Amino acid sequence: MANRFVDLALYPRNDSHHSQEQNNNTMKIITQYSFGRLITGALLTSMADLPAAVVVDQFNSPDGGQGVSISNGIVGTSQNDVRTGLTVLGGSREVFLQLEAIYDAANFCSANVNGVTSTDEFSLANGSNVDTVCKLTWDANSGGLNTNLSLDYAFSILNVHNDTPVAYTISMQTFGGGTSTQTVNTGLNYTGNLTFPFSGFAGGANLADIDSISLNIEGGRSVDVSMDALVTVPEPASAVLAALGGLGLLVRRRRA
Ligand SMILES: [Ca+2]
Ligand SMILES: [Ca+2]
Ligand SMILES: [Ca+2]
Repeated sequence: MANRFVDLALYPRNDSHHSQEQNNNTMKIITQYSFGRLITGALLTSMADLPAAVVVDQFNSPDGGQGVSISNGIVGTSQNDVRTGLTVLGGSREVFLQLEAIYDAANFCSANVNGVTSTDEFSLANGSNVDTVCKLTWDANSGGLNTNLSLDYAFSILNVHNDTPVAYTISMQTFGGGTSTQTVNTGLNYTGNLTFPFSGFAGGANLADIDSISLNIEGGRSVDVSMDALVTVPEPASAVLAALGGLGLLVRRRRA
């Protein structure tokens, strides 16, 4: 079907009277076309066979955004907001924000997802007179994620920006089991991926049954943070090997 299509496309008005040169060119194109399709197919198959990366949150829902803010609060003041029906792992996200220190009675801070100023991102904004801690939680609205991460390699945060150093701590919990935690520190103005290999977590969570994932964002006075996504990723080396394995099979098949 595909080969006939190439042939007709090349010679729409003279289908039955090809010169030898035309026929040779047609065969060359058909061969290249078919081989290209085989390679593409092999790569796609390899990708599909890789351990599935899990998207925890792309920070692109809900429509209209989710956010909490504190104005003129005292130390210890907190706000939290839980939303369900979101396009996140488990469908639910909690945003929690708390004042750790204030340097003036006039203070303001906010944490927003997919808001007016943070479309498709998470954004933490602290005024110059305030120091906060912020925590995001995904736990299927306390119902448990029951997610198997044992075939993946690491969490990865796609960090857009932080204007002072920040400690990012990911915790994962198995309900009725353990909790495992890892902290990654950034310098100021870090843009790029932050990787949390599962091998670097301390604690007893069962990777085959993760029920709750949380991300704690601990910066200093007046820190601003934005992130694009939190996902899991397969081991880089195994991804390359699997893709090469697919190509190896293809080459052997062609030579047989
Ligand atoms: Ca802080
Ligand atoms: Ca569970
Ligand atoms: Ca995003």
